[in-house]
Amino acid sequence: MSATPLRRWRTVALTTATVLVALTAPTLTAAPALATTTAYDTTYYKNAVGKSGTSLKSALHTIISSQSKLSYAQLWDALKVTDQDPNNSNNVVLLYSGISRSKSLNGGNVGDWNREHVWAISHGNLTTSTGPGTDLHHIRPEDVQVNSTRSNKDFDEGGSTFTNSGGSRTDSDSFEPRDAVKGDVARMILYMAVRYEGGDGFADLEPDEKVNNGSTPYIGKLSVLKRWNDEDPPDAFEERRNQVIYDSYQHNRNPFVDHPEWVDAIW
Ligand SMILES: [Ca+2]
Ligand SMILES: [Ca+2]
Repeated sequence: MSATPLRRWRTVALTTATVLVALTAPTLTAAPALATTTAYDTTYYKNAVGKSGTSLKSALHTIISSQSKLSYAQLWDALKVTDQDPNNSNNVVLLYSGISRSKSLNGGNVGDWNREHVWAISHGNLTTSTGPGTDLHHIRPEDVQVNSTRSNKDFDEGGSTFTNSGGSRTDSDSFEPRDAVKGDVARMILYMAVRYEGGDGFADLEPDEKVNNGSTPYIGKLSVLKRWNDEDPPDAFEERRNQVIYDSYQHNRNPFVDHPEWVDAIW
């Protein structure tokens, strides 16, 4: 019984410490992703919790490789559920543009949205056959022309905005998503790196520190992706998306949406 006031005091102390950190943190540098706990730690993630480095990556690879797979055609209907606008159930939210657009405008014409591979399919010669090129965790709705603008560029900061960019930027060799999805992009790329390790007939995908990776199975820049993961922690939209993929489609999770601190634990 006497433990109750003590526990209350510790909670107050932690809250104060958190506020102080927030007030004193430099404005341009986000604090590292905080350790989190989820409802899945004692079940889905039980063989990963407590590990770090390559042993964490290996444990997560085993866990998330148990999944159902979608065909490229099935992605259309799945995206209408996973990326539904929380404020308008007739629409999806386009990843880089932030535009809310009618679900029925999926297609290939100007003004339509299509299936953006955040892990660009030329990196590692992915295809649209069932596999990494149809993995719903990294495929998002995007304006047809914005998808072309991103092309297969690596991720880095810098460049200019463009039509329907929503604040995203690009230059000759890289693409910078708008601030609200920088972390989402980082966590999608790093999911792909853990999920695809080369043992299943597909390339071993990995982040590196370069741009212009071309058709090699790499996407950069890792240091920038790590920073974006810290700056833009998972929000309700991203967490719901992960849950819908787990419950209704692939039955696997993006560990970095559940545990953003695992990015630094591995890389
Ligand atoms: Ca975000
Ligand atoms: Ca890999």
